[in-house]
Amino acid sequence: MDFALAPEELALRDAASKFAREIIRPKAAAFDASGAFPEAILRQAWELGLTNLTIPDSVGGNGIGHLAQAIIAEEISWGCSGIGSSMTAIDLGLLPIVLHGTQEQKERLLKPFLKSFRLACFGLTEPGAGSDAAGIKSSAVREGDFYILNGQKQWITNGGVSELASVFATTDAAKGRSGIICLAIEGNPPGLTRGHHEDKMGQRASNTTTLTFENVRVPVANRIGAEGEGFMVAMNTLDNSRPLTAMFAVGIARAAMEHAIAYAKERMQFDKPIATFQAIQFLLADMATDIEAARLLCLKAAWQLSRNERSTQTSSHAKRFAADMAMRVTTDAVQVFGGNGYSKDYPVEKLMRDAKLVQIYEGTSQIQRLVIARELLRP
Ligand code: COS
Repeated sequence: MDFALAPEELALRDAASKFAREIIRPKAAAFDASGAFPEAILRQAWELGLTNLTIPDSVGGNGIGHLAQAIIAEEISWGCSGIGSSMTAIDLGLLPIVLHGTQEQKERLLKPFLKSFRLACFGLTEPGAGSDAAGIKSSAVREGDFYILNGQKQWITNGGVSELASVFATTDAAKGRSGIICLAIEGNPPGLTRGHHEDKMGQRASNTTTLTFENVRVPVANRIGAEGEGFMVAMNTLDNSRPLTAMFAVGIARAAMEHAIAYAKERMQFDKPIATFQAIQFLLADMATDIEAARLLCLKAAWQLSRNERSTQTSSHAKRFAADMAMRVTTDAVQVFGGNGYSKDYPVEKLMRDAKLVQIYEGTSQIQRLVIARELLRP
């Protein structure tokens, strides 16, 4: 085994790290406070080639491998995971096409993202179907060369700002999972309404809305995968994106640990820096070990994906472990800061709020355990 990164991976990591340090970090607190959408930063990231990471080189993408995608995700979310989520939600929206689109669909739907700055989103969750993805009620009724789409999607990252949405709906609710299809919705077709921006606890820079569809006409040419394959398209997409989301947790936790170390070295109590006390040292040591373990799990999942292996179990290991780790590490970082940690004048309370979302979106930690258990118990 070789843990060393290749020269091109190191170069991408350094570019992402510089962008996070110089462009994202200085503005992270302001976007957290206002909940405004960081469009100018996202445009800059696009110009530097730090978005659309999953678009393959066969349609003109950068051909950035899974390992490099994961490494970039850690650096960006170290700067601000809300801004990172806005960037990766583009890939989440495009992945169904990347993984299951025809060559014609890839050329037509992905190339515009390389030509100009655009945002995409992934529409699976509904008010009545979160963890139970197969329970979606949005309906797609075929009429000639179109599907007529009705229903509502909820908690959609980039929902208010996307120019392409991968939306899941059922052609026949009685068929359960095998009735689900995936449709690419371009632009703002008549009948699409975007809800208000959710006032979230954390990752406040990411735009989160509902999408409501009332008799929206979607060309059959925009169906991604065959009829009945939509559920598999969604699950495969999540297998690919969960390691990246898990890396957000690593970036958040690393930022929290760095703040905790710096504070522990300068904060004096009992006439000594608190870093000299074992109570603090043990908290910091556990943070470092857990961050390293989470990163390795994420990289293992990315490595598996790069070999075109099904990564369902490893992706869920990475997502579950990294999300829960980040919640623990950020909570402990607040503890190291004591009363100051509870104040918005210091950076760690934001990280604790940001970490919480990673335990919830793209499948809760409980759903990841379910997926892992099913893989373990598979006959
Ligand atoms: N890749 C390919 N196929 C998959 C798959 C995967 N990762 N996961 C499941 N499938 C297939 C299964 O093999 C099974 O096929 P067969 O019926 O031929 O055996 C089928 O899909 C159904 O799988 P399963 O029985 O696991 O489906 P359930 O509806 O019981 O549960 C869970 C699926 C709970 C795992 C799914 O609903 C899930 O991931 N929920 C969380 C959704 C989520 O992450 N939401 C966040 C939205 S993005 S912010």
